[in-house]
Amino acid sequence: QTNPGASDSEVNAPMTFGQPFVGTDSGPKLIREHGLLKNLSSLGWRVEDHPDLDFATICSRADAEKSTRDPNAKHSQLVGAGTKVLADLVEDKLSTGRFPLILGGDHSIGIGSLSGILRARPETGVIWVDAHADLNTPSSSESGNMHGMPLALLMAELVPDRRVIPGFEWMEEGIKPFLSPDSLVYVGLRDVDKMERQYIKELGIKAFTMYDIDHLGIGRVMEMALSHLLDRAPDRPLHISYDIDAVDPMYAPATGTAVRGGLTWREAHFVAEHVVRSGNLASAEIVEVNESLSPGSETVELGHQLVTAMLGEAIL
Ligand code: B3U
Ligand code: MN
Ligand code: MN
Repeated sequence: QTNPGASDSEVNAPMTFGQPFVGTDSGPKLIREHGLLKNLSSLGWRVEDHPDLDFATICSRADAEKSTRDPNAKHSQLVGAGTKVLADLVEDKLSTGRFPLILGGDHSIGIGSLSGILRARPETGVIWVDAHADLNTPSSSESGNMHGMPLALLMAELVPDRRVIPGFEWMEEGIKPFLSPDSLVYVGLRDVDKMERQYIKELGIKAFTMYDIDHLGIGRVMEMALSHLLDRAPDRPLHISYDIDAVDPMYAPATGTAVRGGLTWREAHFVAEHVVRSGNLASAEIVEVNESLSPGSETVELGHQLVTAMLGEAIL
């Protein structure tokens, strides 16, 4: 069930330009220092560790080409340049049979990961674990922060032509990555903006909020989430994008936009454990761990544990 002996490629994407705080770039390093590689090897993965993507260099080049257009997407040239490189890397890993494990960085990297995934395997189903919907368009966003926009940029219904956002012209070249609204499921939502609510309703996106988790229990919610994605296509690959702010700030305070009333320690693990048990998980991502916002908290430890759970630790 896990993929014993399978090859996992760790892609480190220390992006910070999608949100206002410094420190989000330390996530990959800290999670690795927690012993991730050793852990994954002992689970039977052949790990290919990549050096951190050098967003400072990639993005400073983009900075020099800064456009004057203002689409209300802060640092869009920088986020665009970084996510383009990430998309190519993730696409390459999947096409050569690897399981990409992406360590962020802020959630704007989801634009890159999902673009690569959808170019390689357009039928992929996505589980987005987050307190937020990350479904703002540049015009609906009140903050202009791109970590609140990754899913909108992947939906043709919301942003049909990404060339309007400086830095994202690459998304309209070659195979255009688009995510169908029925290929997405949310888990853990509790801070959703007005326009995001409207998009979720209009597009019929399956969303399990904290209310649903309280009401039905995490077990039932995860069963329903996976059956939404897999009933019609039992063999499709799944991708999980795990924003650490889905977890209650009691356990994960070190993140940029913590929201009270989130997943407990066990619920957070269960989400990861249940998804990997499907046998369909083909890629995974963890984002928004920012140790500097709550130094010495257990957030990094939790992030590390969630990653090992997504790679099959709880399957005996
Ligand atoms: N929806 C708000 C807040 C937010 C989104 N993602 C995070 N925070 N982490 C926004 O800025 O779009
Ligand atoms: Mn997010
Ligand atoms: Mn979030």
